[in-house]
Amino acid sequence: MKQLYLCLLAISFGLFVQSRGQVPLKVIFDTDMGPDYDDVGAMAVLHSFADQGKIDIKAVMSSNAFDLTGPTIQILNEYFHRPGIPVGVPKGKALNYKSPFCWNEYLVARYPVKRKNYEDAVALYRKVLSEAADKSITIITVGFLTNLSDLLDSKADSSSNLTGRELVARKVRNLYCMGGRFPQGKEYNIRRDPLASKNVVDNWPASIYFLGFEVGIKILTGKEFLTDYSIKNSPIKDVNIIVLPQRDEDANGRMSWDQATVLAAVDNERKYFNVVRGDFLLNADGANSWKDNAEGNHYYFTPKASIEAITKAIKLLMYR
Ligand SMILES: [Ca+2]
Repeated sequence: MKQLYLCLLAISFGLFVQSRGQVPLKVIFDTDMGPDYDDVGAMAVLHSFADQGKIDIKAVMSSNAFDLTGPTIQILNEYFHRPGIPVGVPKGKALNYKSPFCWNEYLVARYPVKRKNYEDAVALYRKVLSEAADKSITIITVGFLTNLSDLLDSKADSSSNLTGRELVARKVRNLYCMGGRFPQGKEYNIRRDPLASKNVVDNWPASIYFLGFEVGIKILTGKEFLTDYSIKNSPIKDVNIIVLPQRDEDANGRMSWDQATVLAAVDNERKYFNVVRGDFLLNADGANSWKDNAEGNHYYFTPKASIEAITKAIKLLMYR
């Protein structure tokens, strides 16, 4: 009888996983959470996928030394009812950028959080990776590649005897990166910390999927927050209401690079995006170019669905 019960349990679990279409991706999310505000929308998309069982958020990292990025991430994790997600911030050399519209300051004043101490991002990466099953971790980065470069260069510590590069090779499945411009050009995340970008692009021992500038620039979101009164006390809405009307270029909505990258990472059935395989070539000035290569370790996304369909999908996940 016990065996029959266990069989039924196994079958129902199998059907449960099958019915949801996929096993949740174990994700570490890395964001600059300051200069631009598409990171805020991306956090909403990330948590919506977590609510749907498609993502299990293992940690969120800031790649920006601005001291309100940690609290801002915590505010968003608490808003989406996941206050215990570990949060890492850069404790070594890192860029320090904030928005001239001071939306981090607004959020920190309006939504006080109890957590005051944020872990060292590289140490937290090493801890989460060391505790994970082999090839089980997906990293999504929508900011500078500073933490990932430092992770690659990290040495054995109390979490693991492996070097950072060995840990990544063993534990990471894929890296999704909002970065670059295709087939060539300059893009903010890559060129701001070009040495870190170069180290990651050249030495990452797993596949990297890039979502380029040319995709996110066409996806405009956030405008509806200005007239939607059904969403209340939402930090996502607050940030859009603060910044969007102050920028002429956002009159029809904010460009949504970071949200699109999260969507692409979860889009394993290639409903919204196709990929081109090859080699990401990074120049000394921070510009990139591309070489098609059937054996390459790099990919970039091209829209498969219409921009309207991608925009609609992101809005459904983001407006909360
Ligand atoms: Ca960003």
